Amino acid sequence: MVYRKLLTIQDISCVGQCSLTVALPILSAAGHETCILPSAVLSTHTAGFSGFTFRDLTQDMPAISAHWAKENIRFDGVYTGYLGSMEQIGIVKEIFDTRLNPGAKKIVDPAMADGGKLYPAFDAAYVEAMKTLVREADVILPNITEACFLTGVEYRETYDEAYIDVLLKALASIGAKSVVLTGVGYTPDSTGVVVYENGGKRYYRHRKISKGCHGTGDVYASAFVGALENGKSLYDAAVIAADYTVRCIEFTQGDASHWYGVKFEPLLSEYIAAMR
Ligand code: PXL
Repeated sequence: MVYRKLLTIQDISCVGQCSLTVALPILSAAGHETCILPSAVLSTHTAGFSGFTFRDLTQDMPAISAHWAKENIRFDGVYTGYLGSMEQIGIVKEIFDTRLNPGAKKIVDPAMADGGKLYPAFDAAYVEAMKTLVREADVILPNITEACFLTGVEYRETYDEAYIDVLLKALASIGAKSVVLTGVGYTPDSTGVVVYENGGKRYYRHRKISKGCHGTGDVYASAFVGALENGKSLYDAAVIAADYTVRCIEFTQGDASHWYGVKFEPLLSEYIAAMR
């Protein structure tokens, strides 16, 4: 295992098992020092709860970053998720440019859409801004919906490999380098992940347990980052993260009261074992 000082930039949803409440424990379990830059504080996530509070932290972020500069604090890697405003994309880019050690990977989960739709907080202007962040990233982790919004390719519920090839080429043409495309299923009972790097792709197919489980994108991305930063290849990290996420969904399924996220904590030991 490799000990790295990572920075993750995303919101705190106080309840809902997503974003920072998922990234912190998973990256810590992966053995990394995990520093955070919260983009917003919400009472819950926005996918299924109503009347949630939302405190935008855009104004605090430049001062936090300036203090880090004064203290000469730098990171060995950065992973961004759900951001609180369009303006934050510029702040994140500045952090990419100024606060990273040489060789640090920039991993961007565009975290803005699912199931063919943008999340409630986002609009077309945010998508345009996200494209500029995607260009800066070493690795992006979109789902198919996010890949469609980023590229303008039409969203489809069912598709074949040729459609995925179009999507990957379109992502490359907007400047994406390596891509981990999640939620790619060619049959009704399977899903999987496509890893695209250096113009070639590999597919890892796995079981599909249920449709639309909340928070799994963040579990997946965090587990992927933790493994990649432990020196795993892009493909191996994608496989470790997929297996772990599937197990978390299996473990949670059947508990209707737990609709808002997955019970990832009791299975962290399996994730750690997979990395050894
Ligand atoms: O899991 C993505 C996510 C993160 N943060 C907030 C969200 C969502 C998805 O809906 O609402 C606040």
